[in-house]
Amino acid sequence: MALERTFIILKPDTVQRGLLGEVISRLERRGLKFVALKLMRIDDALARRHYAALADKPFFPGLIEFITSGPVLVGVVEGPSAAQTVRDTVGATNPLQAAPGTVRFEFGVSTGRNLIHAAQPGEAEQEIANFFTPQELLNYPRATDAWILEE
Ligand code: DAT
Ligand code: MG
Repeated sequence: MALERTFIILKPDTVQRGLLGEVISRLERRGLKFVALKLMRIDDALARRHYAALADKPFFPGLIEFITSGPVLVGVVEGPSAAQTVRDTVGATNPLQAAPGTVRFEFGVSTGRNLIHAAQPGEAEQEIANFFTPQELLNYPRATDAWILEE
């Protein structure tokens, strides 16, 4: 079983709306394992670094203003094909186009208030390194692992 780690941000709208538990629950129930979690305020420099690939987009200034506007919960989750699995659980960027049952469909209506960031496959490692030291990533067994993960 090839396990992978991916990076998430529960954005300021999720914190302000009291939806942290709802969103975390969905990832937990999927069987994903949390290996790091940190409540923090992202500063302007870190926000620009995280979203550097979008610097030319017209919505970039608003995106930076939003992601730095209040506390966020950043995390690392582990599981089979974790990056794609989490993005599938999160849904399409525009909540109006997200599949029913996804986080963005269930809780959102606006692209600029879409509750959660999830790294794309291939980008997780760099994003994790932007936010966490190696020591903050925990390795531990869960008693339920054998009931969730096939050998
Ligand atoms: P995703 O978060 O689904 O990976 P992305 O990487 O293309 O989407 O964009 C990052 C964030 O930028 C996205 O979650 C919300 C914001 N964003 C993207 N496209 C936008 C648009 N057309 N208008 C406003 N905000 C947008
Ligand atoms: Mg993205």
